[in-house]
Amino acid sequence: MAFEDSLAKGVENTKISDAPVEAEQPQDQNAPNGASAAKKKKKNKKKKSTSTANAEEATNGTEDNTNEEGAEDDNDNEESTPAVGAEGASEGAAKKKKKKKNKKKSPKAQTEPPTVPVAKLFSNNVFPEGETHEYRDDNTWRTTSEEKRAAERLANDDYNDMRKAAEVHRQVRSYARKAIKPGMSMIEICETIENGTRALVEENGLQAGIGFPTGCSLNHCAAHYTPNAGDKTVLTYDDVMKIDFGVHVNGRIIDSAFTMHFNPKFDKLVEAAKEATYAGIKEAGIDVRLCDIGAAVHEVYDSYEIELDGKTYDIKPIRNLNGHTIDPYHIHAGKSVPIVRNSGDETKLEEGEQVAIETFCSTGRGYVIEDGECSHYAKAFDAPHVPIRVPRAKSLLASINKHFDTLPFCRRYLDRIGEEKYLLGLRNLVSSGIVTAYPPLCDTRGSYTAQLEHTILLRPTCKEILSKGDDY
Ligand SMILES: [Co+2]
Repeated sequence: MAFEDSLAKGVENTKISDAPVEAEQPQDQNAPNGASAAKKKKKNKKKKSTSTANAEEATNGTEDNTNEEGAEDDNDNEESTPAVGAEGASEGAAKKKKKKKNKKKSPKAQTEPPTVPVAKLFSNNVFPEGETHEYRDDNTWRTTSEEKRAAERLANDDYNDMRKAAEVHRQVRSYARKAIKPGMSMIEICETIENGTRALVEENGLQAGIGFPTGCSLNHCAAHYTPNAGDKTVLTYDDVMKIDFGVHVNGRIIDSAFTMHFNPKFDKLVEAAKEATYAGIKEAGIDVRLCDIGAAVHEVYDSYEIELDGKTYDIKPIRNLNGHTIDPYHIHAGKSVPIVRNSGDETKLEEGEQVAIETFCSTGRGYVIEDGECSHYAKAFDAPHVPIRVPRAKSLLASINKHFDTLPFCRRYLDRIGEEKYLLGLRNLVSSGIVTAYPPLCDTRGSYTAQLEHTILLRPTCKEILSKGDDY
């Protein structure tokens, strides 16, 4: 998820008012309806996948995700890879006992679309380490330091949570990259990713779930676009789409993004973002100044240009977008990581920090402004304790506290938990400074933007690229 330079940011977002009239807001027919559905969900989390596309799996695969890890680990020797729906026979609460005994399938592979919780694929609940890199220069001593190794052992549970979220991210995006095609609606695209995330992480209140709204910003829009209900936008062959999605386990968020395109004429733009982000990751480390990361990124972008339809464009970094540190339940923690040189920020990264290294480039001016209907919101981490007089705002805040706390959410997520007619209440919370609106961030019309993002961890002994996969 992008971090916008605070200079360009106003607290109050007037764009909220150009939302569709509440009464006309189409009901997301895939979502459970009404407050009763939300209550039901609380009792019986993670039983349902909400997509019609996944309806089949919901009655088969995901149905038996609950509380059976122990039983499974003990008696499952079969190596067979389950087809989707292989567990369909074991349906219904009445059969639960029997199911425990007879259940033979221990999935060793993910389904398509993804429905198998990663906890079932790594039955000891130890998730794979990301790609590690030794520190350089004055920090080479860390690699073998006994003291630093001991520090890591103490933090191992937190690392494992991050790695679990990263594994979910990898598996969900692996499918998304194959399945997403021109002709799909933006809502279908987001639900493909979100259904996968909810199933694989075994969404459970604030303990595990989606880290922030699925960004699918198109072309000149660089970040913070996800469709609201009723958005009819359809992906086309000539679109450049930034897929930026998050997964969290116990508040440990993995924030990772990539760019999809279908027309090879955009190859250079997408390659530039990837190379620049990797330069930033390479530069990052304990005691490294933020400005030096920005300079390393910028240098890569300097070497890129692209020819589009007979015209040559410089590929520029988007100077008011940044990487950022991440704290538990806090996607944009204290530090922002510039992607241009001469930022002047000599703040250093420190041991233990989790950092989203993300860079954006553009064929436009290399500067984004807020443009378009807002979808993304988050309760401010330092939300003021002000009395709320508007009842609807008060009840909406209670719902936000319960379902998202300080994790970013979007209007579609409010719809699916059964909230209705919330736009005025939401506007009230935004103007009180309790909730922050994050409208789409766009460069000039007609330009194209690309992004690549990884979450890294500055462990005491090494740098770990948590979200690294075999794709990027
Ligand atoms: Co981010």
